[in-house]
Amino acid sequence: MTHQILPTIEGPEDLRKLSLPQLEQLAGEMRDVLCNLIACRSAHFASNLGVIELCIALHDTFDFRQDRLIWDTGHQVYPHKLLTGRFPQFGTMRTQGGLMGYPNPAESEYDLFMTGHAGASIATALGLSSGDDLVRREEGRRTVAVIGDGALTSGMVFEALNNARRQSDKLLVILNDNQMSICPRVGGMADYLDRLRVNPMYTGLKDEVAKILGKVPLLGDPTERFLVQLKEAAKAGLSGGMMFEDLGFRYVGPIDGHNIGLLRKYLKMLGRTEGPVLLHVVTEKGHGFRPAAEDPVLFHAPPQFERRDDQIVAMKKSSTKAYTHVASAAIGEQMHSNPRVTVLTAAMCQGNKLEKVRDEFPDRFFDTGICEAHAVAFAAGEAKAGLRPIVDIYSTFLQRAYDQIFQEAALQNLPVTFMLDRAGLAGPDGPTHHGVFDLGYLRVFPNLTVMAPGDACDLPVMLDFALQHDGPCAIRYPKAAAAYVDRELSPLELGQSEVLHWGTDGCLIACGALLSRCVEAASRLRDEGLDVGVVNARFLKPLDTETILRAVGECGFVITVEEAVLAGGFGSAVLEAAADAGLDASHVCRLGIPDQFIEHGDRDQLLADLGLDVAGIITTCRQMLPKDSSCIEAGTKTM
Ligand SMILES: Cc1ncc(C[n+]2csc(CCOP(=O)(O)OP(=O)(O)O)c2C)c(N)n1
Repeated sequence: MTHQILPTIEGPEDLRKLSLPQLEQLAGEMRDVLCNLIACRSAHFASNLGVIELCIALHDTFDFRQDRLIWDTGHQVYPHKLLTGRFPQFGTMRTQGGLMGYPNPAESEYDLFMTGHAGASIATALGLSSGDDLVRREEGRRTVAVIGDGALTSGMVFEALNNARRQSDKLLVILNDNQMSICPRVGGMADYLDRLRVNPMYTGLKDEVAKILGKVPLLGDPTERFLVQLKEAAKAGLSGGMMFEDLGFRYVGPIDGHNIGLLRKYLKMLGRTEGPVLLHVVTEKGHGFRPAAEDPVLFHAPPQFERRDDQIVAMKKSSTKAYTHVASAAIGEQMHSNPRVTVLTAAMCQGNKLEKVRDEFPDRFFDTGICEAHAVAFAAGEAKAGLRPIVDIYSTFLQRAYDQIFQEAALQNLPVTFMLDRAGLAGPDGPTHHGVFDLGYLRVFPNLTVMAPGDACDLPVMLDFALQHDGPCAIRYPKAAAAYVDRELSPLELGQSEVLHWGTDGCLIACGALLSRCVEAASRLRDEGLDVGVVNARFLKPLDTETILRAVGECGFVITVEEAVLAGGFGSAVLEAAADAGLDASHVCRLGIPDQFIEHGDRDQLLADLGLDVAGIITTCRQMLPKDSSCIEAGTKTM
């Protein structure tokens, strides 16, 4: 397809020069550009296809240099990026140094927050509205939050809706209802939205609507008339949305979210209406590209594919087994052997590869929706009732449930098992998704056992251990291909590390899956005549102080290696143990993630940049050798 209009759009103001048919042509070109992107690399797709018309209508109607626009979660901002001057860089999407796959204020004045976690849009929109009122006292500045029906179920959305009445006269919430989260949406809210869809305003019983609307006098301000019409329609039972109305919102819709003309009409009206208003827009996830509309789960973030027109002709299949696969297989085995084991996901069934478990054990599989805090408290309740719940969750999203880990799980010493997927650098998703804080945030809780498998063999053994253990346990593993370290696997015992090799010149202590890199680094150094040992820490808590203190006492240097922030992590625990024992720790060096947010990019490249690849570990080992050692080479010490 040749792109005639999109290259001429330098900013949203250019939309206003276009006719409706030209805007519709632009939508087609934007779809084509999105399809071309996925031909090069995996990225969010179906959600972006679904909001193209809405995005055009929004930017055509409002001026978001003045008004405010927040896309909830932010995975659907690609059309917004195309319309806000970023078409020329679009090919760099999700590559290191290129465009981020989420909103990023460093890229554009049209992106207000860097986001990636669902559910915060209405709260931040309310805050913006309040701030604008108090600080700038700007007249007529509107704040628009676009939120999907999946994100709508988040607890914090209801906290914000509950507060909206007071601080919201210029707030417009657009509910983008495509009936999907990543998987089909779940829960009572899903049923409620389904009921709203049978509203005649949407299903096309136009005669009835017209009859009601016809009763409203045609005189007066069009906005007022529009609102009176809506009120009349509501009275006649033609409008739903009572729940939103009861919370103080004016509910409008549902309307067709792929009709640019209609969207513009409603947005224009609502832009002049005193808020808070909720506009219910119905869209199709994957709209305009048949394979994506037919399978929105696969096409949420599909692997690279080749297409011919509306057909997929080839799709990149990955043959690599990831830690996620190892974890889901281990969960499946545990569910087979123990009827008390349950598994919970907060809307990440697909990402956690739990589909098989869900289908085999529907009674013991729970999808809470995007409600991490609820999921953890729910698991605690199940544990109290005698079950052995597994909360299978991305490290970054568990942050949403911090207080529930503390109060409902750890404080009660309940046997809840946390499986922390994507713990470490999450690659192209970037700083909103890197799961690098968990070692620090989990280590502080009494009763909680924290484990990190050194390789894929450790993972099922750790899960088995956790499900036998009398108390809460967390197991963290990265978004990476499963690695297997060649060794005789030692049995797993509480608070015991695994010594792979003891070396007198130095010791690498790995907490987690960077173990294989340490093994490789030590082996290469051994070829140079250096005797560097490798320890698989396995436990962050309780720490194997005996082995660790022996290493600090006996080895020429000790380097701790973790794919997590250094602050409060494994290396910190080692230094604390050494200090508590009165040992000199000046020859202990910590490798991990420094005190800064790490950008998006390929995980291996990001790790290499941080000195966490084999070459980087070797360099640090050389730097840690005594100054007169013949093996020292120039390089920078990464701490
Ligand atoms: C707190 C949090 N939990 C989980 C996710 C993972 N996630 C990203 S998009 C998504 C589905 C969002 O559904 P919806 O809001 O309906 O948007 P759609 O993709 O359907 O347009 C989920 C669960 C997240 N981003 N944030």
